[in-house]
Amino acid sequence: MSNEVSSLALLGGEPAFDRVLPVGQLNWPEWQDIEKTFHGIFDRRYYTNHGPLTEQLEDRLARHLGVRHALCMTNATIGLMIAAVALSLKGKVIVPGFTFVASAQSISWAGLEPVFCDVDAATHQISVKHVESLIDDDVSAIMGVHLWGNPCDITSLGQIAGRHGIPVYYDAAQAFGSSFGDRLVAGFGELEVISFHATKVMNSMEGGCVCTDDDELAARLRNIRSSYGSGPPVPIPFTGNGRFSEAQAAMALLSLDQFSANDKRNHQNWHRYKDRLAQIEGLRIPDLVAGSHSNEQYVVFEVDENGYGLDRDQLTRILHAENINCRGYFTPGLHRSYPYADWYPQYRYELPVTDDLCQKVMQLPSGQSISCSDIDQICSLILQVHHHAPEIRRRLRNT
Ligand code: T4K
Repeated sequence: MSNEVSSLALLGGEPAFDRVLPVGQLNWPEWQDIEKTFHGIFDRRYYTNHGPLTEQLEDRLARHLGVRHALCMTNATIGLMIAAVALSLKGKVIVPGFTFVASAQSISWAGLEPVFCDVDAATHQISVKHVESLIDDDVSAIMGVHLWGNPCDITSLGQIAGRHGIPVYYDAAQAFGSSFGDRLVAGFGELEVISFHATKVMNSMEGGCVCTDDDELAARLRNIRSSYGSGPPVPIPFTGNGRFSEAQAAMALLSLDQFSANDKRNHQNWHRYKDRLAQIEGLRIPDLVAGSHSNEQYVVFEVDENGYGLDRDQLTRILHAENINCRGYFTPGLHRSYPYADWYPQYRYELPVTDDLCQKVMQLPSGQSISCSDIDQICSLILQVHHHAPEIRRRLRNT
C-alpha cells in the first residue's frame, strides 16, 4: 500500500490479493494419492462400519499419540457428545465461555447443563482461578479446551478436579500435535477429543477421534459409537452413530503421512506472523501456558483499539476488502449466544475477560495455501493501516 489511504480496497483501491485467502487451515494430499487410496475402497466395496482403513488409522493414531485407544468418530462434535454419555456425567459440566459452540452444545446434547467459566486474559485458556469457585455438588466434570491448539493448564485442572473428586476431560479439537510437558495432547484427563475437520492440521474433511488410556471407557465409547454395540458388552445407557467411513479414513491416513511437513509449515508461518505482528503497537499474541507446546495452527491475536488506532472489526473489514478472509473469533462468548443467553442469564456479567476478548481477537489465514510472501504482504498491510489509523478511521465513518 502506498501512503495514500485511498489505495485500500475498502476506500476504492484494488484488492491486495486477486484470490481470496482462506482463514481456515487447509491442507490437502496429492490427487494421485487420493485416487489410489479410493480405488482400494471401491475394489473392496467396504465403505464404513470399522473397515480396514479405519482400523489401520486407529492403530497408527494410537501409536503416534501415545495412547491405548484412539477411536475415530464422524466428527469431534459427535465425539464430545458420545464422550459425555460414556463418562456417565450427570447434572452440570464446567466449560469455558470462550470456545467454539460445539464444546458447550455437546454438553447440552448429553442432557447436561453447561456452567460457563471465564478464561485467562494472558493465555485465553480456561481460568484455573475461576473454575474452582464454580464447583458445587451438581458439577460432575470439567471440560478443558485447548484453544488455538495451545494446551490449557492441564496440571492445575487435574489438581482442582482431583481435590473435588470429579473427572476432567478435554476438547482437544484444535490441538492435534500439541504437547504438554513431554506428552502429546490426547493422553490427558479421562479422555481427549480431537477434530480432523478440513480446517485442521489433520484433515479427513469431516472427522475426529476420542483418545483414552482407559480400556473400560474405550469399550463404552465403542459401543455407543456403533449403533448396535461392538466388542465385549459393557453397560451403556443408549447407542448412537458416530461411525467413521472408509473415505474419511483414507483422507486421514494421507493427512497423517503429511503431518510432519504441515506441522513444519505451521511453525514457519506462525513465527513469521509473530515476528512481524509483535512489532506493531496495539497487537498482542496470546501467551502459552508454561510447559506447553502448540501446534501453531491458529494465527490469532488481539487488537487493542487504543494502541492500534482501529478496532478489531474495522481491521477485519479492511482486510476482507483486500481478499484476506480473516475473522473475529469467537464472538459473542457462549454465555451470550443463543440459546445459552436465554437459558442461563446468570452468566451475563460473570465472564469479563471472555467479553473483552470477544471484541478484540482475530484470526489470520495460515496453512498450505499461504506463502511466506503472502504473510509479509498481510503484515505490512496491517502495519500501514496502523500508521494511517486516524485518517482511515475518519474516512470509514463516512463510508
Ligand atoms: N471444539 C472446538 C474448540 C472446535 O474448534 C471445534 C471445531 C469443535 C469442538 C468441533 O469439531 P468438529 O465437529 O468440527 O470436528 C470451523 C470448523 O467447521 C470447525 O471444525 C472448527 N472447530 C471451527 C473453529 O471452525 P466454521 O464454521 O468457522 O468453518 P467455515 O466453514 O467458516 O470455514 C472456515 C474457513 O475455511 C473459511 O475461510 C472457508 C474455508 N474453508 C472451509 C472448509 C470447510 C475452505 O476453504 N474449505 C473447506 O472445506 O467452523
